[in-house]
Amino acid sequence: MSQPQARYLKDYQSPDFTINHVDLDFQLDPNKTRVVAKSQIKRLRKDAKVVKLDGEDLSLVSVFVNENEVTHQVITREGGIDINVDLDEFELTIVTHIDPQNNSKLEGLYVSDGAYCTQCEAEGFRRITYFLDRPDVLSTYRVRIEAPQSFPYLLSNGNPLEQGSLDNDRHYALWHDPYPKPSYLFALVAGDFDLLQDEYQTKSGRKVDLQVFVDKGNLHKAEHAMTSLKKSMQWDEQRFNLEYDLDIYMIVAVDFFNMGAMENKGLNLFNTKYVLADKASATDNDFDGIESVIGHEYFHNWTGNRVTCRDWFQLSLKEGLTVFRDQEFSSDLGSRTVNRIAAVKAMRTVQFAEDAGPMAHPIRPESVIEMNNFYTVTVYNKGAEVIRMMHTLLGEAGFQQGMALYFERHDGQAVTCDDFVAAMSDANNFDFSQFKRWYSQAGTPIVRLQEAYDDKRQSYRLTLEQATPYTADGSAKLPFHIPVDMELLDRQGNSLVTEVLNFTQEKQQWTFEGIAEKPIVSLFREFSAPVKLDYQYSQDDLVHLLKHASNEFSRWDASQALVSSSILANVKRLSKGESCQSSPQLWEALQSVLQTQALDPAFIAELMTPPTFASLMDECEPVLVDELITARQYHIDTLAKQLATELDERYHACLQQTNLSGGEAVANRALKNTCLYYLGVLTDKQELVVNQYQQADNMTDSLAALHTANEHQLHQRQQLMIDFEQKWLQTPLVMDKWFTLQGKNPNKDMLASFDALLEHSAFALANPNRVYSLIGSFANANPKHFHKLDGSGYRFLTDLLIKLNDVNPQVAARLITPLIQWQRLDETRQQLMKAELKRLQSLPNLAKDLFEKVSKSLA
Ligand code: B3K
Ligand code: ZN
Repeated sequence: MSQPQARYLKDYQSPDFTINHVDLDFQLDPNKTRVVAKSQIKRLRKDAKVVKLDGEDLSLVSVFVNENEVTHQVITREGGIDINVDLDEFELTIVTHIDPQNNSKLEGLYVSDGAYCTQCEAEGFRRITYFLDRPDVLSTYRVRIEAPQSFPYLLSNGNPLEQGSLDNDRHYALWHDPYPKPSYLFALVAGDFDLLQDEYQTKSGRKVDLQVFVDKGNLHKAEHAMTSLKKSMQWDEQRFNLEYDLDIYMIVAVDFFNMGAMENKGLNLFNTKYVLADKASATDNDFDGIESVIGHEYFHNWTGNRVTCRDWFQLSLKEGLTVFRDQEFSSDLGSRTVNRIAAVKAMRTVQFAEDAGPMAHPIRPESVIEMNNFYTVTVYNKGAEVIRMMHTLLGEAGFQQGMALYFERHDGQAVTCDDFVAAMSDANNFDFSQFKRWYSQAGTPIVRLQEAYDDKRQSYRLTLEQATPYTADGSAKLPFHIPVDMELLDRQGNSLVTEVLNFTQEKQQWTFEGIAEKPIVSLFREFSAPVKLDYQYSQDDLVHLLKHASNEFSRWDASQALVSSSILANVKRLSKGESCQSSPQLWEALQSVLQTQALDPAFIAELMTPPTFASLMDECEPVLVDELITARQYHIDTLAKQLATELDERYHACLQQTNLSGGEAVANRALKNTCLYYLGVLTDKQELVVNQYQQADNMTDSLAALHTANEHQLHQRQQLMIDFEQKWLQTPLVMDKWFTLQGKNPNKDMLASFDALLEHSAFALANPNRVYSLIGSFANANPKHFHKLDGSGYRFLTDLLIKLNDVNPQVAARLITPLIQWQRLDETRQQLMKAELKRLQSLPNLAKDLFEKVSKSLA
C-alpha cells in the first residue's frame, strides 16, 4: 500500500455522475452477506466516460450496466473500481459480498452483540457496496432486507413498505426513504430487541410513531430516551419552527459503537451509553448526556439531513450548527449557566489544546488524510461557538430569519459553510465578510486589555489588542471579528454599562463617558468569543466580579481565574524550591459562596469545583507536570481544611433535602457531592464517604462516593471497588464507570494492575466503550501516571495503540491525542513521547488514522 495521501478543499470538483435512486438488497449472513445495489445513474458532465466508484474491503461478484454484464471490463484500483460507460442515463447493478462478523472497525455493516448494524459516516458506505460515496450525491433509497426469523426486526431508513415470511424460516422487510440523501445517512439494523413504542403529533397534526430498540431486558432503561426524543421534537417546533417529516422515527441502541450516535435518516443508531438509563445505574450526568445526544441527532434531521454538506471539509456546517442547537435545547430545558460552563470547559480544556497542537485546523479544514480524524472539538464545539457568535451579533430574531432563509434556499441540497453564512448575512443585511475568517483560520486568538481612567473627564478608555499565535500550518493570522460582550461595574457592584463591542482590528479603543470612578470591567461575558483573555486581574477585582458580575457565567469565570492564579503562583514557588502558600482572600471568597443560600446549588457546585489538570495545563508553558499536580492537590487539601465546617454543614443540609425532585434534586446532589469530594480529604470525615456509598439509592451518589474514595486513596477504597464490581459485573455501562476509576487511580502501583484489568472478564479491546473508559481515562485524566518520568505511561499507551491499530484504528486515533501534544511538556518528557511516536511510525501496517496524527506530530 502506498503512503496515505491528503485531500484538499481547494481541489473540490462536483461529481461527474449522480445516482438519483438506489435499490439495495441485503441477504444477511455473518460472513458472507450478499449486497445487490441497483443504482439509477445520471451523467452530469458531458465528457465523462468513466464511473469511478468507491469501495473498500468488498468482494466483487458481478457488475451489470443496464442488462449487460460488464464484470470483465471493470478496472480495480486502490480504494474502488472504475467502469467505462458512455451513456447519459443507465442502471448500474453491482453484487458484492461482505463479512460483517469480522468487521472490527465498526464501519460499514458489522455485528454488535449478535445484531447487524451499520455506521456509514463519513466514508463507511463504501464498505457495503461500490458507490459514489460522497455527500453531494443525493439519492432516494429502497431497501430490502432478508434474514432468518431469529432476527425479528429488519430496519432501514424512511417508511416501511412491506414485510413477509419466506421459506427456510427466513423473512424480509422493504423500506422506502422518499428524501434524497447522501450514502453516509444510510442505515440498516437486523436483530432481536426489546421495543419501547410511543407516538408524537407534530404541530401540523402529523402522527409519528416513535420506537426505541434496546437489548433484551433493558426496556425499563429506555424511558428517558423516549421522553428526551419527544422533548426534542417539541423544542425544535417551538424554537426553530421545524417539524419532523416521516411517519416513523426509530432509535436503536448498540453496545459496539465508535462514537456517541448517528443521525441516519429516520433510523438513528446510538451507543447504549446515550440511551440506557435508570436511577440505579446512571448518573445525573448520564441522564443529561442522553437528553442532549438524543436532541442532537434529532436536530440533524434538518441541519444535516434535509440540508447536508457538499463535501466533508464542510462538516462544521452541520456539526457546529447542530451542537449549537443541542446546547440551546439543554439550556432552555435546564440551567443555562451550568450548560454554558460545561461548554466552555470543553473549549478551554480540549479545544484550545487542539489549536496549540500538531492537529490544529480551522473549523473548516483545508486538507484531510483520514476524514474520521476531523470529528473534532474544533469542528464541533468551536464550530458551535462560531454559530453562537453569529447569534450574538444578530440576536435571536435575526438569527431565526437567517435560518428560515437557509432552509428556503437549500432544502434538499448539499451545500457549503459559505452558503450558510450568506443566508445569515442576506436575511439580516449584515456584513460577515471579516467574520468568515473564523472558518478559514485556525488558532485561539489572545486578547490583551489596557485600561485608562480619566478622573477629571470621568471617562474610561478600553483598549483591546488581538493576536493569534501560529498554528501547525504556519500561516500568519489576520484579525478576527470578535464580539466582546462586556460590562462595567462600579465599586459598589452596580452595573454601569453592558454592551457587545465589535472588535475587528488588531488594536481598537472604546471610550465610555460619565463614569464616576474607575470601574471594573467584565469581558467576554457568557464566553462571547472563543478567545483567551490575557489580563492579570487583581485578586480584589476577581472577588468583586465573582460577587457582583450580572452574568453568572462571568462570576464562575472569575472564580476559576481566582483559583487558577493561586495554583499557578504555587507552581512557580515549587519550581523555585519554595513551598506552596495559601491565600486567605481565596478561602473567604469561597466560604461566602458556600454559605449563600440564594444561589442555585448546581451553580455553587461549579464555583467550588477546582479547575481540571487539563485546563491548568493550558495556562502554563511549558507544563511543569509534577509541580502542577502538587499545587492543584494543595489547593484541594487546603480548601478542605480551611472550609471544613462550612463543607460539613452544607453537606448535611443537602442530605436533609429528601423531598426534592427533577432539576432541584439533581442540583442538590451536585452540591452535596462536591462537598463530599473535599470532605473525603479529612481523616475524620471519611466515614461520610463510606456511609454515602452504602446508603445511596442512586448511581450519582454511589459513584460520587467511590470517586472520592479513589481520588483520595481512602483505605476503604479497595473494599468499595470490589463491592461495586461484584454488584455490576453484568452491566457493561456501569462497569465502564468502574474501569474509568481504575484508569484514573492515583495509586503508585496502578500501572502494575493494568494487565489484570485488560484481562478482566468485563473488558474487551474490541469494544470502544470499554477502551475509552479504561485507557482514555488513564491517558487524559491520570497525569501522575501517564506522564511518569520513567516513560512507563507513554509506553503503556503506545503498546495499546499498536494493538488497536489492527482492531479499530479509529478508536486508536482518538486515544493518541495526549501523546501527540508533547510540545507543551518539558524536554525529558518530550523525548520520551517522541520515542513512542517513532515506534508507532515504524509499524509496517500503520492505519491512515494514526499515520496522519503521528506524522503531523513528528513533522
Ligand atoms: N454525525 C455523527 C458522527 C459521525 C462520526 C464519524 N466518525 C454523530 C453526530 O455528530 O451527530
Ligand atoms: Zn452531529
